[in-house]
Amino acid sequence: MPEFEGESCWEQEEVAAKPSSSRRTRDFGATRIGVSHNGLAEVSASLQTMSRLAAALAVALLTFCRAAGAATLDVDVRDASGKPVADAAIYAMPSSGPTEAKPGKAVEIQQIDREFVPYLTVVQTGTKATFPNRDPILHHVYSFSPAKSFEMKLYRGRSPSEVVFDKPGVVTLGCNIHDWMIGYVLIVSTSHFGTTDATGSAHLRDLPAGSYEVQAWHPRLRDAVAPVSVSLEAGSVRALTFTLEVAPRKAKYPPPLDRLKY
Ligand SMILES: [Cu+2]
Repeated sequence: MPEFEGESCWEQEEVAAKPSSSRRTRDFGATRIGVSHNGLAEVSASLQTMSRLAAALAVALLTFCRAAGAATLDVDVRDASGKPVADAAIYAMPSSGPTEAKPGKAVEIQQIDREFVPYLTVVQTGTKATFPNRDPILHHVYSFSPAKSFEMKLYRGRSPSEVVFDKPGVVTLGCNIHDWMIGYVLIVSTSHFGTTDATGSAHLRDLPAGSYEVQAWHPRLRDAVAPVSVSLEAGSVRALTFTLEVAPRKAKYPPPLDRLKY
């Protein structure tokens, strides 16, 4: 996830930064003009001082943004018996105002040891994906899902093309050669999302203060769960728990690994 994508965060930063940064810029200008006739070395030293001060200012602003502008959601996902649920998607939709139009950077969904890695990928609408095959054998990746259907016929190595996930929904990935291979892409219209790890934890950081509908989803979810409304204050950390009933992964195991054969 991009480090600082909250627009309100940057807005606050600009408001806070303007008086001091413009004043400092004028100071730098005066210093530079004052020494410039004394030679290049001094100009260079002056520029170095400027860049050091600019870097320090940037760090201070980022720290300010984290502390004052951004909220964090710590999400814990368990099943009814209290066991952690891995591979759950958590995403926060802003309750009002526009959702961010800019998609995240391109993602890679690899094929490694005849499995899709990662098993679940969450992306913002509009994100590009490539499907590099890291195995020494051929794969044939496809999706018949309405959210995005595509096919990449028998290939090895680099992804033969890229796919743009241009509408929200769920995409189920398969391989025409290895029918146990299955992977998922969840496409959401927000940049605030995460997936749970083996301990059932996901962390959504750098959320601009505001109200959100937080939703949980899993590829093997038995019943959809209602979103949770949260109101996040600047700098706050909120813990949330979801209980999901998830079907066991189908026991469709690959045959013993002999990478040069099937
Ligand atoms: Cu395959």
